[in-house]
Amino acid sequence: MATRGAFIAIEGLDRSGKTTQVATLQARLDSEGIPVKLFKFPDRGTAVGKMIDSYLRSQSELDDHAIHLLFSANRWELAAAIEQLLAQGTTVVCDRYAFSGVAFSAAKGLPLEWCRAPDVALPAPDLTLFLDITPEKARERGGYGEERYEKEEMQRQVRDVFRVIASEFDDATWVTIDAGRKQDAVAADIWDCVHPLANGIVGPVQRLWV
Ligand code: Z5A
Repeated sequence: MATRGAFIAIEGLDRSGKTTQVATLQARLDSEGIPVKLFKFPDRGTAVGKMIDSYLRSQSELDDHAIHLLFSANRWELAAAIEQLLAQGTTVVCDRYAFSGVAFSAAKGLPLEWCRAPDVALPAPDLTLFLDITPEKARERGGYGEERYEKEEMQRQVRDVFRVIASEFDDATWVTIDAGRKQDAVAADIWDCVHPLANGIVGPVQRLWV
């Protein structure tokens, strides 16, 4: 039976090192000759992404429900492309995905189930790696930035919701990694998790929350 590419999501809090680790993972997959394509959500380059970008920079105001739906729409815009790449045997790595959508909006007070609904049936990652970091440790990495959610109290609430989401997955599909360590140690743990999937997966892409 033909294999397809693996779908890997890297999730985490602000400053947890997602961007750094996604780049390191890409380089490692490249060096092993494994085709890989990166996505980053929000993708600020699409029409929907431009509205999200303006909101995150506090250049526009939106109702909490409306921005939540835009984040989800931004994923749906790219869902078909992700599925196509997976079918072609390309490993897809996402820097943030639907779990961020739920975690940030639920942290603002929207009901968890309502937050999940628009992302139901999106392609589900085969593996989600959650880069966990304390707000104190994150602050050491240059402090929080200027975007809307980059505040310590918000990050604490987001971390709590991520813990709830994590508890719904088994150990094979959701792995929490201590991201407060040196980059090489984090990268080594990520590779240990990704390596067994890197040569492809047998079976269809699963659907999120169905
Ligand atoms: N959001 C949402 O509400 N709903 C959704 O559906 C989605 C997102 C998808 C923008 O996300 C916001 O959108 C985000 C969630 C919300 N708000 N917050 N917070 P984003 O992905 O564009 O922005 P970000 O997550 O805040 O990215 P970031 O600040 O760039 O963090 P990062 O990618 O995790 O970290 P990094 O850039 O790799 O590293 C940060 C710094 O730490 C940098 O100087 C590195 O050199 C350094 N670093 C990295 N690793 C280490 C280690 N191990 N030790 C020491 N220093 C390190």
